[in-house]
Amino acid sequence: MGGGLNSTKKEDFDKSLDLTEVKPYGDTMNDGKTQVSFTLPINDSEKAIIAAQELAKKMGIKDPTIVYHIQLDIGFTFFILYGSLIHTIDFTKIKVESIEVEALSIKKINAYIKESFKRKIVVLGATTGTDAHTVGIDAIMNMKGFAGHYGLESYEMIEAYNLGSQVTNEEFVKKAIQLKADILLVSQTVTQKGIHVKNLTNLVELLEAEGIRDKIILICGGARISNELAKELGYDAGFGPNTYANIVATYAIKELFGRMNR
Ligand code: B12
Repeated sequence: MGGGLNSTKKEDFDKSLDLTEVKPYGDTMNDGKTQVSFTLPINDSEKAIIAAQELAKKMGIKDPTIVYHIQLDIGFTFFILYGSLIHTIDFTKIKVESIEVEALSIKKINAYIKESFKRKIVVLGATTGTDAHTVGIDAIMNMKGFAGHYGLESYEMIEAYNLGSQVTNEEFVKKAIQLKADILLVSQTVTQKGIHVKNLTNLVELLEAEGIRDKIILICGGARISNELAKELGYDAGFGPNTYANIVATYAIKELFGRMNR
């Protein structure tokens, strides 16, 4: 017997998840189904299609099928391919340096500040360098906040200043000194060609040159920012997607208090 339309293979019903060998999931466990897209600097042609498929195979994508291709301009073709990834990842070996924060409510944060500092805490935030993305820093700082979590401007015991986007590091440092900021919040979204790394590092250097780096809590955030990267660059902490104001505030005030008492 065997064969025919109704024949099924074991992998059609695979439900086994091995966390030491995790693969992308499409229809069934371990099928490795993956979609990739890229642009090649060549005109659209039969030869270009083969080139794209060969490239996908080199990436470890088995049986790549081109589902879409279009010439964007003379000498440039965009491809979308679909296939099965041969590679796996050992999920159990991944270590992430994330921040464990048991986020307090706004009420508790205000009470903590009142009791621990007996004054308002000054928070200065901006999207720095050439970066024009404001939504991230607004999500943390603006009164209305993000996804139902009010921003720092609504906290009674926080004096929040949001300078907006494209703020130079020099301007930012100047304002930090003028306002005697306790906490600096920097948002960086554009990461192309490592621009965020250069810009974030430059800010640390300026703060050190002014002799205020150790006096403030320095935090950065953005979709591609991790706590690990932030620490590597000389920041106290870094926050990525789905961060809310109370998470950042809880971390910052506790760190500030800890530093005062160290
Ligand atoms: C809106 C948008 C724009 C708008 C921005 C308008 C504005 N006023 O902000 C405009 C049209 C101006 C724009 C321009 C550009 N954009 Co744009 N943009 C986006 C888009 C669609 C959404 C970003 C966003 O608002 N997210 C929502 C917020 C809430 O999320 P978030 O920023 O991650 O913030 C959260 C966390 O990261 C964290 N967080 C963020 N900041 C901070 C800071 C601190 C201190 C803390 C604690 C936490 C924190 O908390 C937030 C809430 O949880 C993204 C694509 C996408 N869907 O993500 C592209 C995207 C970010 N843009 C991109 C690009 C390339 C550009 C341009 C370079 C395009 C161009 N060639 O001109 C320009 C850059 C201009 C410049 N000089 O910066 C790329 C970035 C790729 C990269 N990795 O570098 C993206 C990813 C699109 C893409 N897939 O290519 N963009």
